[in-house]
Amino acid sequence: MSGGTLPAGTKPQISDKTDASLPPEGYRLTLSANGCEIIHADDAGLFYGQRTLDQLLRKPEQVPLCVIEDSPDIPFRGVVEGFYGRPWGTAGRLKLMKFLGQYKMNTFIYGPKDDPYHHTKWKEPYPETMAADFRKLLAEAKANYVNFYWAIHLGNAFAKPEEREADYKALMAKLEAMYELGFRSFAAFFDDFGGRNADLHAEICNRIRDDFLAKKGDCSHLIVCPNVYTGNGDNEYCKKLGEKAKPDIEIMWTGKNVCCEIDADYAKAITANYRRAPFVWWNWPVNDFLRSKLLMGRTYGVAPYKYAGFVSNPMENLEASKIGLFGVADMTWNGAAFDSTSNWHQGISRLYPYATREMEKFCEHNSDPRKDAGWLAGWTREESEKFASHGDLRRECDEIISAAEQLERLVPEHDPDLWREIEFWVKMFGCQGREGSAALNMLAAKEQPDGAAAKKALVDYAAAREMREKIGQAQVAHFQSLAPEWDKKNCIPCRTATKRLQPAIDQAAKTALAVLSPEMLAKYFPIPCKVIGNVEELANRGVHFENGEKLLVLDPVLEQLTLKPRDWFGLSLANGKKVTYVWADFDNDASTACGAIELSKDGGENWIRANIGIKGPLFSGKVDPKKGFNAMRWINISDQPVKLKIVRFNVDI
Ligand code: LTM
Repeated sequence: MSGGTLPAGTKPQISDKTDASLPPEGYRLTLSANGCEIIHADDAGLFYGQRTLDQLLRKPEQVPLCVIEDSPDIPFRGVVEGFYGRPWGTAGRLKLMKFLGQYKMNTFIYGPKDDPYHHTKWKEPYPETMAADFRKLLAEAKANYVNFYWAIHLGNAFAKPEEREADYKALMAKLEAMYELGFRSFAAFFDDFGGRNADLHAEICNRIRDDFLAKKGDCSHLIVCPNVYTGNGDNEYCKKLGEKAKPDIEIMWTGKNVCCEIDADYAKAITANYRRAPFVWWNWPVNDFLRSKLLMGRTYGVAPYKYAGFVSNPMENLEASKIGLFGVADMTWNGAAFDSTSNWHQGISRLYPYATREMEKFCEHNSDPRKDAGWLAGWTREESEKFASHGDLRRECDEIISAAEQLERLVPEHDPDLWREIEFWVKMFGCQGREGSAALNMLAAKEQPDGAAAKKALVDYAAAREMREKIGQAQVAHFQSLAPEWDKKNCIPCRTATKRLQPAIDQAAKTALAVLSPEMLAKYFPIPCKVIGNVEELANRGVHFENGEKLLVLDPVLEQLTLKPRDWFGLSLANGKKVTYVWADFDNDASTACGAIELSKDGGENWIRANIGIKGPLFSGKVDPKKGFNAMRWINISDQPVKLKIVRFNVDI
């Protein structure tokens, strides 16, 4: 800093010199009384210098006279569109390219699990409309210095040795078609599907590298997501892949677990086993394992390390993911200076200048993937706890009601794309504030159960509960109307502030209702059911009611599970409830070929094979309630491990 500010009205004249001694993508921005100079390492450096200048010029009267020398910590920074669920559309991705450029992220990896041409139908060419969209996206990416990778998911390929050469031919043809479209950067994914054959995976990657990328001569290095992508890599698969994949192939890694903070000791260990620094695929703020929640809290929990690259896998709610991405941008550019809390405040004020305070209130309560998402090995994020006493809780609820009202008024006008994503969550949030207020009023009135205040509080509480139910139903109906057929059943009611606020409200309500209305206590806080079984990943799964309380659902798990022989999981009902219908929908026929549905009359002690209809990967059928079954399970009855994804698992009551 050399003191003073840029004289008012100065139009920065940008000189255009390069300096090869600057690090890649680096720049030196000099602001002096004579004007402005950006000396840069390369074109990207110039682009980033200009972005910094744009930021400074947002407050033209305060631009300091100074020299800024800047370059990124991590060479590849950005986003992997790698989640399960509705892929983002082209309009959203076009906006994202600008966002990435503006915040100095240079990598976008396209690999949505539910794009069939990326995954299950990878051999088929894209329809012309999608091909045209890719051309537009590539142009926008280039204008923003974003390297646009197209990923192919080869999980279901090369399984049969006799078809391998034909598969290779198909792979080369598909890569060629994507090259023709304009792609120069490619990734190959093996996550979640396709077995653990490290020799085969290394061979495929090396052949893509040698027979395709090297021959083209103008492509980026290959990025690979292996089949085993968590932990310290101390296993045969990771070690062999590390040994056999050519050294310039980047290998992805999600950290110690699938969704987790990124730990330096694990990063060191995986570096040794991969024989290269890991390219981090950070599963945050992705919410595909719990689509009822939005994750809009601060970015934290990543240890500094020399990562080869770092990309975030966001939510299917792209606009709502941008708070997290703002954090990832800052953290990967300059980790040492990264201050997570101030970054979060800045991100919100930059993205939502028209409702900063209200948005902060909303986001601080929408950040944890719900406390019972336990199958993700304790993956939890902080959520607001500013209510130690009932007085604080009342204040918080009042602020929530007012923030939700303001957001409902302002967001549709200022950011319709964001509103389309968060509308129901905002409405649910406001209603939750009203429910909290009513619960506290019930508590305050509990000493005089027959008084007018108690009666009013009970009515208000019931109204807020019913309104939340209605918002949930309206949201599910709306999302189902937009969802493709296969995804309709995954639409579940949204939830807000589940980690701290809702339990505090529920506690107040339960205490008050126990005195004021035991009927309402039983109605609103039934003891629903337990998830039972011997599959650890499912031990703490959430269950919820749908259709009033007629349908009890195990929250969909969008992940693949591996279930060993005799592994089982199920639902056990309480309160004399009886099963009247069962439904178990998985993603592959192995679940029906190797597994069975069983029923129990004693909550899961003794089991009887159910006589249930089977169609492909689906079990479904009526159960006579007179038989008195109160538990249902799926069990692996074969002598083989079975891989499956739970699409739906529920009982009607
Ligand atoms: O994380 C990886 C490498 N693969 C999948 C992702 O597609 C998915 O989005 C996340 C979060 O559910 N989990 C995965 O295992």
